[in-house]
Amino acid sequence: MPMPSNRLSYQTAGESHGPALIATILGVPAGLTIDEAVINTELARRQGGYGRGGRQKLETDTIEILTGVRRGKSIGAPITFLVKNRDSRLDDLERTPPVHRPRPGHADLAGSIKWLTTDCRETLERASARETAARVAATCVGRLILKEIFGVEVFGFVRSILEARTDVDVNHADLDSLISSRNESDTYTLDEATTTRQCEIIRQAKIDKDTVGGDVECHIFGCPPGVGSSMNWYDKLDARIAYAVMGIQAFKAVGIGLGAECSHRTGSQVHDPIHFDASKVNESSLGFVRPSNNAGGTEGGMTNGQPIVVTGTMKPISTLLQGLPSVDLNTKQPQDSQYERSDVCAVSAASVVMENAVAFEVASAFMEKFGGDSVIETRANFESFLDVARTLPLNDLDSPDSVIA
Ligand code: EPS
Repeated sequence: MPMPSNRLSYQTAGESHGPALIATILGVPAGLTIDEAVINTELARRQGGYGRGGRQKLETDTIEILTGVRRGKSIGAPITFLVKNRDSRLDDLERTPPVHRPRPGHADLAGSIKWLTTDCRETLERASARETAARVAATCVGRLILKEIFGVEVFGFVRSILEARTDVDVNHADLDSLISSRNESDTYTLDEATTTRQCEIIRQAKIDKDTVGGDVECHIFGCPPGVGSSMNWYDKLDARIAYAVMGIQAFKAVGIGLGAECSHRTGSQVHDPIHFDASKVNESSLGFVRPSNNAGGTEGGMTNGQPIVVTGTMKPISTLLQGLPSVDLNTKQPQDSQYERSDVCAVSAASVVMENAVAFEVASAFMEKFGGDSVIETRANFESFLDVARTLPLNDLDSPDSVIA
């Protein structure tokens, strides 16, 4: 069955060394401010971070809006963005030669066999993380929806690179100072000492002709309880977030809240007690406060009023200057993998990709619950839900006194 066009979704197209990347976003309500500056700032952050390769010096990624926007606002039609590739040379055989020696860890081997060729370039051009420029542009619209309509804020950063890990706690109240700490850090982490250690690790990896990965984290503040659903596996918000995270190039694991640590603790050490604080009834928790947030903001596949906390694990980039044992696909003889210009570490960039990709998925679940054709209608739906939720119990049937003996 075709998907209805009011379902918030997106698609990207484009090769790493083709003329451009394209993103199409469906289901954006009319009247949303499509803030090019916000999107271009995210694109610039995606290009940055210590350890990036030569490509980022050639590109200045910005969007050109092709459809769906009039005088800075969405009109309810499909939105299309174009991000030009300056390093466009896909058909130039001299500058973009075939690749016959697959890189372990990359899509090269599996893709070449899948598409019945011995030239890995046919696969790698689309599998390349260059695609994430279009993905960040598209998913940043989810971020704009969350902020403008629902007052929900998103924050992503690098938790660790190899063993260099920041211990800084993330709280909504500190958001402004967290953003400035992250923006001052060359690796997008949260303190100076960790930044220094992470840069040293990346510098050493470069000397060793090696690469490094790490963990990135994303926090989403201001979601009320009840977004997502426990009705079917594919409705569950945590499942949808996991799908979005695992769809990012080079991600090998995702966690919500405590994540994999849950299996090392007992129930009383994992589950977050519930209290009610009437003075907080106008906050997104609707007054249901929790002394901890091990659940990472989701229970039963729905938001529970606490911040959503997502961790993603990125493997080291699979293009190594030293090469790795591989096989020439034409001769079947042992040969080291082919070197293509690449990054030593792209964890910082990946943090930008993840926070926007997660924001889009959460925005999509918000639009399913509250969505109308316009920003005005959607905001009215949202506010009336909150008004009713705050006045629970609604009638005698919801009241404990109504229990039939
Ligand atoms: C990237 C662009 C690519 C790579 C990198 C990410 O450009 P090029 O191949 O021309 O150097 O630098 O892609 C990969 C790490 C990869 O494995 O594909 C970008 O814009 O993010």
